[in-house]
Amino acid sequence: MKSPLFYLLAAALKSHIVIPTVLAHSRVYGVWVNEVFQGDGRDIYIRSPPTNEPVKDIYSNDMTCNVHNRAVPKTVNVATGDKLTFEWYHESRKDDIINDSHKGAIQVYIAPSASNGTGAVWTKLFSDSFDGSLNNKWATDRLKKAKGQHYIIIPNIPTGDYLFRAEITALHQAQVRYDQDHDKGAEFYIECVQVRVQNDRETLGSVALPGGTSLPGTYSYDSHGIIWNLFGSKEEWDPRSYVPPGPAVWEGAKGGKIEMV
Ligand SMILES: [Cu+2]
Repeated sequence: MKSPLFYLLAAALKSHIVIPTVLAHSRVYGVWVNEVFQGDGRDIYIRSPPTNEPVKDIYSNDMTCNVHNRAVPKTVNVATGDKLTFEWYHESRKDDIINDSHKGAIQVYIAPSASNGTGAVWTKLFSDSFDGSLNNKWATDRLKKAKGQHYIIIPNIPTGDYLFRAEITALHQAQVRYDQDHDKGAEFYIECVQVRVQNDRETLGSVALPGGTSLPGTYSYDSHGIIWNLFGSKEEWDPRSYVPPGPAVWEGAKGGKIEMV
């Protein structure tokens, strides 16, 4: 006969397994080009992970383009100056996007597709984290108010195939390093979109991407923005001083926004 303790442990174990996976996470459903939706991009033009689980090991190759970094059949066509909008969702399109608890940064990087994202090939195009002047201060809160959407403007770069990598850093467990406690640590939501950039102004002189960032490689537990205490009261955890991980945005970037509606 099984003891009451057995059932108690079994229930505890079960709830431990179930609870963390259902509540929280996020993925990209598709992209828009100049306000035109390009269709469900999952496994079509996005190297989609099979679930909305985060990447937490910042030294793993999953930091490049999540767990399925391999070519998918299609590519989104854009031109220099176009507006490229990413659309995130939680469990189904246009839902609550991401759990309230998941506060943190949204950043976009680019690399030539030929690199497959390997090496110091990434350039940062966009970064938004905390803005104390807004009602929805964290980038993720504003993403929820923006129907899961944030955009960038395609910079003046050479014609070619690129990976556009959107990254959410959720900080609700980031006060503890993942390598010290696998139940904790910052959560990274990473989605790579295959994009072909046509530069009609190439004759005016396009600008090569500087690269310089490795994913994985550049982020470590010593870098800013990976260890963070959302609930800390000390001055060192004042969110206005939060700086997300990675380098500054490239000066050749043409901007972007999380546009609340
Ligand atoms: Cu989560």
